[in-house]
Amino acid sequence: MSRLVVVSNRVLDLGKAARAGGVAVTLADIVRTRKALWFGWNGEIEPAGQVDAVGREGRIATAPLSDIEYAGYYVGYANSVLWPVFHNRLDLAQFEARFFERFVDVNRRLTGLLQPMLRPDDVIWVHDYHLIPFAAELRKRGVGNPIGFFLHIPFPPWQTFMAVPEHKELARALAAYDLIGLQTTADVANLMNYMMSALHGRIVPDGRIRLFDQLVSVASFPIGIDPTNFAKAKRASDLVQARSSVSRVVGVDRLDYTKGLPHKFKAFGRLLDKYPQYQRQVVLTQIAPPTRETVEAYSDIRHELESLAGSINGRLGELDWVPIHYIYRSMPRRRLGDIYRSSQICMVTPLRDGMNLIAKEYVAAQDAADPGVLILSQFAGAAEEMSEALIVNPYNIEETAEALRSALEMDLTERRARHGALLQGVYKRDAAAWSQLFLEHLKRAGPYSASHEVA
Ligand code: ADQ
Repeated sequence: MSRLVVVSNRVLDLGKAARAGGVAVTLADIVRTRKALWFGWNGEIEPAGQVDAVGREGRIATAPLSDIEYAGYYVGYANSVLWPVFHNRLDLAQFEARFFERFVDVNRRLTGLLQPMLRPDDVIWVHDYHLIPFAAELRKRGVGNPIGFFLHIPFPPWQTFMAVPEHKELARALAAYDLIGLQTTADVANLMNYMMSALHGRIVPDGRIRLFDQLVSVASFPIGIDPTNFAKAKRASDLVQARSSVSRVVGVDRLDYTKGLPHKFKAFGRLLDKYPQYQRQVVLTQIAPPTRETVEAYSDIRHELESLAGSINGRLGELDWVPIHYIYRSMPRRRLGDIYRSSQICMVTPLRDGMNLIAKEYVAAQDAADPGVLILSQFAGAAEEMSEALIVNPYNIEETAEALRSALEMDLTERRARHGALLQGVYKRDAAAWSQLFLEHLKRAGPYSASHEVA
């Protein structure tokens, strides 16, 4: 069996990754369970000139970034250009030429560090927007192995993407992969539209797309979780409300402008205003660990939320009832499972999201005999598969408040029916099935020599 080389921006040690959640757990599980090497940034920032040593420990190979690289590649191009644009927030993008240069330089430097460790029969799987140029840089070094790419965030509508000054360079870089995996069929349509409308790409008879004289496969592979990690969740005794009639609505989101947190708070406030019978009967617990605090657009959102929560709590709260609990911390994953299990409703209402694993984790953590209700944004990738959730438009505060009301009123039979269908999907399309499907497709899409040497 050939070795799998997983490349991602951030590499954690296998023990820590299991606690971190999200992509890190999924990649760590892949690396742990097969012949594999995991390569990427170790999270450290060193002065320039001291970053070219690869740290190797078993299946993990990592390198630090320099402070200049961190500013231009990570904070700059990845998180102040690609992240906002791919989430339809052109207004927040900071286009600066030196960011892109740094972005390509870091990808080039990292391929130089990886290349000596590569074997001829390795299969290479690159993850996420930070590393779009990775395959093109490997090809320049003569690497002919099959290389796949998976984008964890959404791909934007083609005219939005064309606003990126370097969109053609990015497209050229994407065309160097044998397979591009996206979360949803809507993302596939966006990327294909861009390739065909903006770049005159053509679909060839076997379904691949010919672009810049390369042949590339594009398909959707919706990511899953390992539901067994949440199946043992318990109703936590410290989370049971003093009055058993009080219901908990939970939200778990990184503190990010894509997550629709102000909209969520407003919808919850609207429910309490419109239906005063729910006052003192329901609380919203929002867990929102701050991230990327060095990026400018992230500093305002915390103040906005604090002031919104403060005004709702001040206006409606009572001595023995605070409507919105707001926690800025990370939680151990087992504790997160218990919080899901102790919550009658989960609101996953991002304005845009690649997939959103919280939706799947919440479903996996429920008691099938008395399950909670998932309220899910139509703009989360998860909505394409999880149609039995209550699907809402998060911009529509009134509609979301009504969905909250429906969730609070939903009878046990309907809750069980919806949850049963959702849980089946979460098990069927779990993380292991996702990676297997992608890698099988990559095997068919490669090898590089056959697909890329077209005149
Ligand atoms: P991610 O941020 O990696 O995003 P996401 O789907 O948002 O993944 O899930 C977040 C993960 O972090 C969950 O596994 C959750 O348990 C964990 N987490 C969140 N808050 C936490 C807290 N306070 N304490 C502990 N753990 C917490 C990218 C994309 C997503 C896509 C994933 C996977 O932005 O759209 O779903 O990749 O492809």
